[in-house]
Amino acid sequence: MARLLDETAALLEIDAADPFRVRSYRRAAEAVEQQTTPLASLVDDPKQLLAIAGIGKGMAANIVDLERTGSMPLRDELLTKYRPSMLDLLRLPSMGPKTVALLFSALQIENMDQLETAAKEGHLAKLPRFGQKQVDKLLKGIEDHRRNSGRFRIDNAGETADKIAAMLREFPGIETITPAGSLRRGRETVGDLDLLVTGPACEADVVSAAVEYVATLPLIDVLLAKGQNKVSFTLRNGLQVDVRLLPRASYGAALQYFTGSKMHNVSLRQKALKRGYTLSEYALARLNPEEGESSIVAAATEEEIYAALGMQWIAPELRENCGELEAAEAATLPSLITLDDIRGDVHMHTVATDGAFTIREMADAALARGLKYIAITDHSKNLAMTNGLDDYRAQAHVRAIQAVDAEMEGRIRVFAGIEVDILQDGSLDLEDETLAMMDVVVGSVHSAFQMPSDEMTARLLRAIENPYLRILGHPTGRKLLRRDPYVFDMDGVLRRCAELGVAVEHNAAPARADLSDLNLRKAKALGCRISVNTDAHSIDDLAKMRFGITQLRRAWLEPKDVINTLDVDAFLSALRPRPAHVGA
Ligand code: DGT
Ligand code: CA
Ligand code: CA
Ligand code: ZN
Repeated sequence: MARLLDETAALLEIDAADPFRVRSYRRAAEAVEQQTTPLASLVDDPKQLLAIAGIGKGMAANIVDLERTGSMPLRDELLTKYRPSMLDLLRLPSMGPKTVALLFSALQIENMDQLETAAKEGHLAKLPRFGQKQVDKLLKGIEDHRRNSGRFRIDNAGETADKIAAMLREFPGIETITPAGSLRRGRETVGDLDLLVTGPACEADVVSAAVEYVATLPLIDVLLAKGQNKVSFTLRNGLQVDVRLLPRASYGAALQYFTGSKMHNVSLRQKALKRGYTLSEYALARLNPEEGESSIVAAATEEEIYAALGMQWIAPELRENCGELEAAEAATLPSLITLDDIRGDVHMHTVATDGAFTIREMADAALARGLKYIAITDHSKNLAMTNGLDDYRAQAHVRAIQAVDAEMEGRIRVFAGIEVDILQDGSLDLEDETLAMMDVVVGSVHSAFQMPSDEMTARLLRAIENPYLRILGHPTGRKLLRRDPYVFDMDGVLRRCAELGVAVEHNAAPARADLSDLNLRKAKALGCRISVNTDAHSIDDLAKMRFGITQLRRAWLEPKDVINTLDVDAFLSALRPRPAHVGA
């Protein structure tokens, strides 16, 4: 909430609003951040909200809106004029809100990539106060920003963690290396890597040799700090890594602490205090031990620590202080979905469009992964750069898919499908007659991302009214760290999907992760059916399902919430029923 208030302040600034008004949002953000009582419990009682210094009547109303809807009218209004990615530009040196506003109005620049392109192509020279020197400085600023303050996609961070772990394992006496922090919680991006290391070499008396070893790893770019049992460094791509070496005896406490999130830990520590315990990265201990009694209650494993606090063990993906502690106390945590629950993957591409493998190769690879069914969903003609299928080719493709399905002799079902473009007016890119031949019609937006929110909403609503559309593909079109989601009424569209029985896709490709964890939770609350698909363009991409599962878990989803956990027949009947009179 603090971030949203801060974001609103920055947007107001770009909008050249009254500085006092900007400041009031900044102050409210600070006040909100410092609260120790959950705001959810305050919004029902306006008096309590108003009692917070820095929050007046108007701001209290904003906070109630933020709590209830996840946004507020002013922010929504500003976001129809500007884009959240423009806020990143403010972090560049010598870039103020006026310049950001100018870049947008004069050159429609709304993110770092566009700014970089415009600078390199000489477009900035037309603007006042942009000499070559300023442009060069700006380009360097962009480069530095990327290196220093960027977040990293979870798949890239995970690969890096694996690489470092392999090197650490070379050292005799290092046994286990566990990623903690946001990587362990499965956030779609991570700020830095936190690696916990244990083994005999990490026992207090012999730890120094291990620290020296870590500090000389060949992939280190800059060594930031070398402490008694901690080494921090950056890699060449700018990713920071914190390695902590710990004795086995306190491994659980350290793992719990460094997994976070910070807010989860803050709440957990309060609960510990209420029970007369202290919780630190070393142990859960009794506050005032009686004489002769050891004060440590639990330290070696996370399970013991949560159990001693009267809780079920909490999966790391849930540790965001979003109700998981209360659920763990009541023993009502969800039975989260796992990769093993997945039976099918119903969005993937082949050489017919922009995929790299044939239908048969995709089917064999999916079978080898243990899947019971897949759908081949190549692009439609509007996406010309992928050699998208027109009606004639799409119909021939259906027959080719059916032939492979027959070849597979029931070992795996191969459904005929299409990823049909949702055109600008909300119509679909292929004739109903063609769509009627498909088992799985995924409808996706691949063009004109910039339309105003109400037009995009109308476009999506019209698309899902088409009775052949069964799954709404990557519903926000974002590309993580590269392209903002398009703006539309998410609640309205999800609600209509639920009414019509249109499934919404969580795209497991970590470059998309679209729906996000928050939107997934919302989709479930609104009664949507959810489908998680890899959108594979190669056989290796099929392995990306696990990233999708991680986000579903962060959204508290269980197997029953996700239609491709179902067996073939149940899956087909969970999809929106097809129109009765299909052209045979
Ligand atoms: P990131 O790196 O921005 O993606 O997010 P995290 O969650 O990995 O954050 P990081 O690396 O700053 O810290 C790792 C964990 O350490 C964090 O999740 C919880 C714990 N931690 C860090 N600072 C504090 C703190 O001030 N208080 C408490 N209770 N825990 C903290
Ligand atoms: Ca971290
Ligand atoms: Ca860290
Ligand atoms: Zn697509």
